[in-house]
Formats: sequence, C-alpha cells, structure tokens
Amino acid sequence: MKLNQYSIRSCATILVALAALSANPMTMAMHRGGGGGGGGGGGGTTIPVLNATNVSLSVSSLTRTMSDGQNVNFWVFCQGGMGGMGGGGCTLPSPVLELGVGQTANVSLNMMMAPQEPSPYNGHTIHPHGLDVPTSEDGVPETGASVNGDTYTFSVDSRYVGSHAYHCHVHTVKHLEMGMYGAFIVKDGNRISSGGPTYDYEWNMVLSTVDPAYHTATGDSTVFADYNPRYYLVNGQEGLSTGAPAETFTAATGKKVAIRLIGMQSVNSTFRIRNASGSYQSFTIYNKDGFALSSPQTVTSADVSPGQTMDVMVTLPSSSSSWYPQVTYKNLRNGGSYSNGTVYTRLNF
Ligand SMILES: [Cu+2]
Repeated sequence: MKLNQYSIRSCATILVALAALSANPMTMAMHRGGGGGGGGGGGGTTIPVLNATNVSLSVSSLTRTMSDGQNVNFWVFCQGGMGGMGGGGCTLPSPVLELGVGQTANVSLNMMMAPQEPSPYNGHTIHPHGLDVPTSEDGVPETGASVNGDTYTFSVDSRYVGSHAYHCHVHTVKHLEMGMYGAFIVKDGNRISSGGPTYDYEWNMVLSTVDPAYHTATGDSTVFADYNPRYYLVNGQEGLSTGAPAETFTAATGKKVAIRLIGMQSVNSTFRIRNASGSYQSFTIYNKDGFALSSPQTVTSADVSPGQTMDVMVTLPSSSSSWYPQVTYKNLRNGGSYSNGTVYTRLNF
C-alpha cells in the first residue's frame, strides 16, 4: 500500500514554502564513487556509504571552521553509536544510505546523547524524502512519528531506481539547516534509472547552503523569517575554485560516470560542467526526483531546486583531461548571484 503521497507532498510543500518565504533551510550532501560494482576504481569522497537493510544511526554535534575562519555548529546522523557531542568519525553531510530494489530497509535511530532543541521542538526523526512509504515509517511528527527514536522499515520497487534523500522532520526549518540530511539511493545494479543504461562510476553530490544565524537560533526565533546563506557546499565542502575543488573524482577515459545531484540546499541552484578549455560540456538527465524521465534530456545546464534530486550521466572522452562539474547557487527571490556562490569540483580522467 502506498500511503504516503500525503507526506511526500507535504514535505515538498514545506521545501517550496520555505524557499518562497526565503525562510528556507536546506542543505546538501554527497556520495562516493566506486564503480557500483561495475567499473572499479574511481573516487572519491569521504562520506560513508551504508547499506540501508540494516543500519543504526545516532545524532551528533560537530563544529566546522569555514573558509572565513568562523566556526559553525552542525548536527548530523552518524553510523552506529558515535552520536553525542564531539562528532568523531561523523560527517557532513550524513552517510549515504543505499537500498536495492526489492530489499527491505531497516534503519534505526538511536537518540542516546543526541543534541536537541528544547520542547516543543525536541527529538529527531528520519524522513525518507521522495519515497512512498507507510505513514508509520515516514518520520513526520505531524502524522504520528515518534521523535524519541524509532526503527524505519519499508521497501521500494523498480520505479524508484535513482537518487532520493533523507532528513530529520522535526522543526525542519532548523534541523535540516543544521545538517541532518543525506542521500538515499535506490539501486538496480549499475542502472542509472528504471530501465535506463548502466554506468561505470557513480558520484553522489549533496548540495547545501549554510546561514549561520539558523545554527544558533532555536524555538520560534524571528531569525527563521529570512534566509541569508553565507556558505555554499557540495558534499560538505566549499570548493571555492577549480584549484581547490570541493571534491576530486578520478575515473578512466571513455567510461560512463553517473552524477547524482541531491538538492538539500535552501536556495535555487544550477548545475553545469566546464571542460578544460572552459566550454560547457553536455550531460544527459535520466531522472528527476528519483523517477525516470519518459525521454532522457541532453543539456549543458540544469536547475536543481530545494528538495529536488537529479541523476545525470556523462561519457568521458578517450583522451585524458579534467572537467569541472560545478553548482552555482542563486538567490531564491530574484535569481541573483551570491559572492562565493559557485562550488567547484573536479573530474580527472
Ligand atoms: Cu532533528
């Protein structure tokens, strides 16, 4: 039974409403390359990839020193019992969860030591964003989910092959911004989409933004009435130039690389790929929001909205070079640019 159309829509509505109000909080996350069993080599990211059929997550606080020297406190989901205050071994974004078609997810949230807000915004949940799951497994407090720890059990069919997300659904405007998000990937071998072609490598990119004022505000603070991002991230890194990319991914020439864009940011964004001579490289979109397009689209630019995901693929040339996949974040109200609003990554082959 698909009971969850409501919660998916309500979640999407929240994201859009947040964006529209410019009171939005979303952030980004990323993923590891590794050939998905088919291509070998490649990589890499430092965000762990966990099998959702049997995983326990806790919640931890960790502090990052940003490029301008300011410290920002984040909350993240951590593998196993690493939760608490200190965040050793924990990452921003939270781990990637992977689930095969026909498998059953068994994801437990351990609330021991979890940093949290005072009542009425205490506790945390895990909401599978974009997946149809029973309401009881959806992690939405407004529809009855426990905020004091739970086990989430659900399965997915082949329609869902591709990229989705998960995030905390308690006081979402705050907790999402704090870093409580990660990629949720539904796998069918190395197939990029339901019925689609196979890839040799996969590279998950979690997109996010940071408004430091949200990280210190709690409760019903008026800070949440406006969103003023200062840091722009791909897989938790600022990537301010092609010489200091957020991430460098290595693949073999002539191979196919799937790039998964998981839009956990709170503003608009545009994804593009520049080649070594500065021209925009084309790529093909197979999925939007984790569902296959009826016909794939080959483009040189794609907008990724808050809460949206996109699965794209490139075929690398036969001679070695570097490409620079990049995300440009844009003002939600007027599409204007931000200072340092482009995050660069590098693809070596
Ligand atoms: Cu939370």
